[in-house]
Amino acid sequence: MKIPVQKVAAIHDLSGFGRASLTAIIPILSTMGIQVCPVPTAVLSSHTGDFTDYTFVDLTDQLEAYVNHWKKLEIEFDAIYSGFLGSPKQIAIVSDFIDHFGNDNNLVLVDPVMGDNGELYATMDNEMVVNMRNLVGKADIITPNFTEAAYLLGEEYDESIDGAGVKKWLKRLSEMGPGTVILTSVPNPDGDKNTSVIAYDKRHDKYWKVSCRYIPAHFPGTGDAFASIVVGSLLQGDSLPVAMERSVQFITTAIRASYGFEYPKREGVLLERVLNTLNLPVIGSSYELL
Ligand code: PXL
Repeated sequence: MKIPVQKVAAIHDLSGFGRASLTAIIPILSTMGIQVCPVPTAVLSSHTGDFTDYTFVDLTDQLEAYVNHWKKLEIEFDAIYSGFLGSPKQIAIVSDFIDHFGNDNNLVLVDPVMGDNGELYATMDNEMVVNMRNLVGKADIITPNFTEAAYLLGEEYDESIDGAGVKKWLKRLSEMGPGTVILTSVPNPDGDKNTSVIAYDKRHDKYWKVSCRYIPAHFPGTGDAFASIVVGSLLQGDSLPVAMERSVQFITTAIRASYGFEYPKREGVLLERVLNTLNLPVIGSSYELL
């Protein structure tokens, strides 16, 4: 009998404090009934956003032997999911991992984590952007935020972009390779602070939109939570717009559960308070076909 638990290879760093990367991804996917098999790219004492003096151990040189063991074991993954990467060499390792373990029956999601609010993160540079452009070409699904999309396309970060402009960006990103592009933090052309998640499904030539109510708080790690839930939902058999809706609803619930407490935002959302909502049915669905 086929084992009823699916496996995801999760290629991310382990940041000990702050609920980003693997410390968000593992609890979320485990709660969704999916086994996470981490490929730890680095170990940090905390994520890098808003913390100083964190420790950082780069595991790049360990990864070849680590992955070779998995190749010998002939593990079959239902999904491969990569996020924050520290160097062009790590991007090459992920690319090789996809070449070896990717196939027509599994899902490859690349979250091209590079920046936010119009700027690259401190550890990113143009060489990383160029390499990331190649990596997204190997994915079935990518989940850039609006900033990362601008860098991937070599476009200005222009918050006044209109709906037709966003559709063009999505189509151009899909022409780089992925069949599905999910763009997060899309600015609202009406100028209010609400944002949207808008996706393009190349095979069916369809655009889907889920709107997010504005909450005046930025918590690190929510991008990792978002992409994890997309992976989990699609593996559970949800359609693309339902997967987007579940992710947006969870992030909104998690921020609302956290925002009323006084603690540093850099510690991330209080995931542990809301993980069990991942097992509730999606109600009040509000996605739109554009
Ligand atoms: O959440 C993305 C992420 C992952 N890993 C590290 C980070 C960040 C974002 O800042 O610093 C180490």
